[in-house]
Amino acid sequence: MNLLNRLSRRRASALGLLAAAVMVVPGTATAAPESPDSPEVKASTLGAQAAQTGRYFGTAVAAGKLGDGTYSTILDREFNSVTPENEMKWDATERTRGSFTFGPADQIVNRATARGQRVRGHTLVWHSQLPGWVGGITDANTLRGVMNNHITTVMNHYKGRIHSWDVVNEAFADGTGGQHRPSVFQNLLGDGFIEQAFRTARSADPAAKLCYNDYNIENWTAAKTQGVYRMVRDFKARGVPIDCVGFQAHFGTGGPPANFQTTLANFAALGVDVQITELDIAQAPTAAYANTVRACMNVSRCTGITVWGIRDSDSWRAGENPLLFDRSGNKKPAFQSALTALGGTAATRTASASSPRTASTAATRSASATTTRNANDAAALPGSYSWSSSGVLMSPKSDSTHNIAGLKDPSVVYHNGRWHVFASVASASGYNLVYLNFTDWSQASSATHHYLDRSAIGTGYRAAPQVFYFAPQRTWYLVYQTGNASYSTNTDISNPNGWSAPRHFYSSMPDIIRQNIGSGYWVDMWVICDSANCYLFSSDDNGHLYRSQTTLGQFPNGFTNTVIAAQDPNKYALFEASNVYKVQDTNQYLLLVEAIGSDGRRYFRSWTAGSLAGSWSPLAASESNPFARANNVAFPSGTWTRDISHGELVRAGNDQTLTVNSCRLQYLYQGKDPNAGGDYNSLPWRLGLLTQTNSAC
Ligand code: 9MR
Repeated sequence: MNLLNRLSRRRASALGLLAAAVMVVPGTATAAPESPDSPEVKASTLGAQAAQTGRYFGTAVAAGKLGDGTYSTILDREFNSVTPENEMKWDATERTRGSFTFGPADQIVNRATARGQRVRGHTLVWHSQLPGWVGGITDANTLRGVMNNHITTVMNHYKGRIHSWDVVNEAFADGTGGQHRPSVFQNLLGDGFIEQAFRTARSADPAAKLCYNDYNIENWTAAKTQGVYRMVRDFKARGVPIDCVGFQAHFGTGGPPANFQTTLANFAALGVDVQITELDIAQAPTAAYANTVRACMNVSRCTGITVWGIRDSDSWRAGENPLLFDRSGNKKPAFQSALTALGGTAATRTASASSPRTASTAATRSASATTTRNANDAAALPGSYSWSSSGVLMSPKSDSTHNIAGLKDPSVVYHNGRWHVFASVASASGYNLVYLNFTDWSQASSATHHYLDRSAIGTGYRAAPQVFYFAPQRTWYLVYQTGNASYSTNTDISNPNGWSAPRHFYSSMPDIIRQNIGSGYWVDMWVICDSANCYLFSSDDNGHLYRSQTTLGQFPNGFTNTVIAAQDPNKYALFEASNVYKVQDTNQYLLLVEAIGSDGRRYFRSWTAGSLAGSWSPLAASESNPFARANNVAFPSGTWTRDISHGELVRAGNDQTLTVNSCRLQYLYQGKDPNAGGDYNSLPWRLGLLTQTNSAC
């Protein structure tokens, strides 16, 4: 968005627009030939393939999601083991002393058992998700009795139905000591509490495998790993009952440490089974998943793998997209690499698993996974679009200190079961930002508007927000314009008071912008990162799209090398509000730029490129074949706008990669009463949602 009255400009003729050849150098990614050593996968689902070597492939399950058809379909198709994600924890099963609740856990166990899926029990003794009354115990004998009773009662309830129990979870401290962490159990009962728990568990259900489960014990040389190893060796030497060790495997983008297989093999050599119990990997790189699966496959006592959730949106790390299925339930490239690694030999699988080109949504959707296709064939964007628009979903909500005319420039992410929307609020007196969240679009109009001028973001000119989760720093960023390109950070997106004061990406306007901006405005900053670099795009209302660059490691600092990424001699054809996205499961990036059409109305044009620093080729980029314009949008609930203006695509995740799924796109946008006029800053902008109606999937 820009700031000043542009009525005269919006009337300006955009003749020649269609003919304007915008900065195009052919640059779309080309198809790679199929790899001659494409693996032959024997089964097309994870559970079936794992079963071929006597292993299970499981997932964490939440009772509350079992009614979700997409979720349960994937669950039953792909997995032959389940772990209740939270329902068997102490705070769920014995919230008050001696009173046990099994409803939600029973739901999972009964459902799984009826379908022939095995169940892992998680978890009996853990310092976390422990009800306050246990933590409040101060007497060792009382605590010992309470712990034994808890183990016995829960295990008895599920006797014969659980293949492995996490008897004790996360009892070791991080860091260099290799010691137990402090907890009420450790503090009152001493080191012996773990042994006590295992002995009690064996008596309760002698048929269940008894596991010790922990995170950050995958690296053989880590002190924590060594501490757990010494304990297991000691237990085996003294006959303390222990059958298995669970490696949670919550990995960063790099995946498992190089010596993970060594760790698994060394524990197995003590005479215990090993299991990967809570696998998730930031950004789900194909090679990292393949390496993890392969480490298990190469150790005969590695009896199974459990991923910690089904779709990215189900994950406790949803902002990092760490799972095998995207938010819509589509298989991600990592699915194919995991499936391949489950069924193959190391050499050929390594090459193919690490190449995103060999894993395609279309190929993995098909019943037979023996074919591989180029990623661009799989999920590439169509060359033309049609949409259906909602009515007005969000309108300004003025209060005693905010008299708002327009709600504009929305940015949206889905996180923790809620939509989080940031937008500009405009009035004759200027611009600032607002935040709202809601569970469902139908609730959007009733959401509370939190004015961000009350946070450290402060009053004054702030507009055109863009929100994303910067996974490497585990921090939310809000990018916006202040005259400079600015940002604030927050560790909790749902806390409107948590945003930091504005900081600038640049010390001042880069020279190249100063030289080209003419009488335009520097607006609409947009950040997107690939696995190595971050890029900052901005517009000048004068026919230029700029791009600066820094490394992922340096972000948010170091933006330099500002160049013109796209330009058009007709400034209205390449005006403002640019968005750039990664198209999931492809090598494509998508650029949208808002234009002002020959009718004076706002609309979007689109381009694609094979890399963020590449050149952009037109996709749907004309008035007659637009990305989104009144002429390709249906308004079943009434034509409330003729402008399809500044907004954002609904993304597949939350993170800095700004990944979108090409299936059934949705675009949150600003529109306004076609008859409204007058002062630009006082126009009655409202927010609505477009849903693609010509999607091939
Ligand atoms: O995924 C679980 C999440 O829903 C809970 O809020 C969280 C509470 O601590 O526990 C998560 O699961 C944890 C597991 O039980 C033990 N290892 C770490 C997992 C991720 O935090």
